[in-house]
Amino acid sequence: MEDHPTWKFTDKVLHKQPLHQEGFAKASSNIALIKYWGKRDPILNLPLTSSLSLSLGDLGTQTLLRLKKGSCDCYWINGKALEHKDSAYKRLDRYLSIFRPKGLFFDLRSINSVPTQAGLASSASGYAALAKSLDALFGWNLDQPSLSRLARLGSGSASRSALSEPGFAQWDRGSRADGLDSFASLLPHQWPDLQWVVLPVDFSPKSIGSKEAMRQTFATSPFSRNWVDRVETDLSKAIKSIETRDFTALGQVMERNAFAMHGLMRTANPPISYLQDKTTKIIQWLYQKRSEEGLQAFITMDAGPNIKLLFEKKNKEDLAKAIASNPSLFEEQKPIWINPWKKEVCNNIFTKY
Ligand code: 2P0
Repeated sequence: MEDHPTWKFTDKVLHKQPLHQEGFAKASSNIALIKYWGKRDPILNLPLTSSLSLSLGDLGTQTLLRLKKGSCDCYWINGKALEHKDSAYKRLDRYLSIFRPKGLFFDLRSINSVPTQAGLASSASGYAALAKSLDALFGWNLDQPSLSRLARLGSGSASRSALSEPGFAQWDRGSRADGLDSFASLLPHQWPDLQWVVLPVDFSPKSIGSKEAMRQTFATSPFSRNWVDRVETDLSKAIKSIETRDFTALGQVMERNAFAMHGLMRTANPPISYLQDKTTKIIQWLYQKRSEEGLQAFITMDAGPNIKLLFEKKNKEDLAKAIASNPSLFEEQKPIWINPWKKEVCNNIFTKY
């Protein structure tokens, strides 16, 4: 397997036979404060820019991985078997083929507590939990950077979910062609008052996957160079505001970075837009609440129409009241309140299946 082009995620020589019967692992998902959008290597998932995220607490993935005899792998997601024709099956198969011992096949059982394929980063926690369960099954005992690189090979944003603690994860783009210097690390700062609320718009599968959307953006947009330069500046500002605990500065740079990413996508040919009418209505609502009532919350959005707000715990009641006062926008799907700092990804979830 070390001949495979993606096999460069550690300098250690790793054994190819499993040390254990099974590997089990959990990973919390993450939301980017400063986004990853664009790849310098699509096979190794090496990004054009560094990025920064905050964890999603107990929203994430638990994965149990075993080896079996037979003729093919079996992947169970939330209790349902993936079919060979599913794109998620093909993607997992490609990834796990790198590690499959001769004559054996994988049985993978994953439970997501995040809605799958909704721009809520289920692939981040999915591939992070899978990387950690491979490490547990084979008994490699990988260090933190190697786990992050291994997760990155499955999905770029997973590099930021493969860390041992909740918090801020900075994924360095690196400059090496083999990607050994492209992995995420935890920032040494905790900010337990920072919280998320997701304002759901639509959890149905997205029209274009982020991998293809990134490719299309950078193949066609005349503004892609501006984006790359901008992210470096935004990242420094975000890190400085975390160091000084300046919530407004962090919120502003996060929000502008998200809108810059969505604006960039709209300049692709054909243009890409993940936002829906309701997304725009919620954005207008928040702008109004912020300017008229001083509501302290900032927006970010990923490859989907759902809105995530970053706020401080002390303002939760005001925010909840503001949301409750607009039932026409929020009555269909309730807001999801998330504490990024919770350590346990949904305990004993496998007892349900
Ligand atoms: C992020 N997103 O930083 C950005 C912002 C979506 C918008 O990372 O192709 O699923 O697997 O590396 O990680 C979504 O992209 O893409 C993503 P791949 P991934 O969170």
